[in-house]
Amino acid sequence: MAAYKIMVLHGPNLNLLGRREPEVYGSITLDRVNKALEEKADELGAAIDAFQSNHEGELIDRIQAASTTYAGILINPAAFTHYSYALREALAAAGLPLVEVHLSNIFAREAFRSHSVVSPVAAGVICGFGINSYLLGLEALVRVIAAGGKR
Ligand code: CA2
Repeated sequence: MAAYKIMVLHGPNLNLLGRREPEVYGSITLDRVNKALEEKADELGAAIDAFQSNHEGELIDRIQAASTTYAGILINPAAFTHYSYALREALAAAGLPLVEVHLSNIFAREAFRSHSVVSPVAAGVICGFGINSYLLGLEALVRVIAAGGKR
């Protein structure tokens, strides 16, 4: 049995992955990202449940329900990264080890993407490596959990 159950959350529009703007976000679909995460989790002795939503409240409901079942959260908050205090507060309240990931290098794009309201409540952030941001983020999260929630 997997040592750790991890909740993977994908924010708004990430359901379009691989179908629109491949020059920015690559050609891999969200289903394939989740498959790759499942395989990586298995290697790491963990298991994931993945959920995508275009709705802030739905993501918050999942986060609020997570603390009883999950050892940590891996999240790509997508555009909510830059302005959702509600999402940040839910993540802080959950009190679970948290890693934030982004496919693109948010610091090399429009100025508004350089600021994350989520990062201050995360153990760390990985961005700019496409699907590998998720895989590296998962590995980092498992290490944080194994270290007792500390970095
Ligand atoms: O680089 C990332 O992973 C982002 O979180 C992606 C967000 C963006 O708002 C963040 O600044 C950085 C956008 C996700 C939308 O994904 C799409 C995928 C395909 C086509 C259109 C949007």
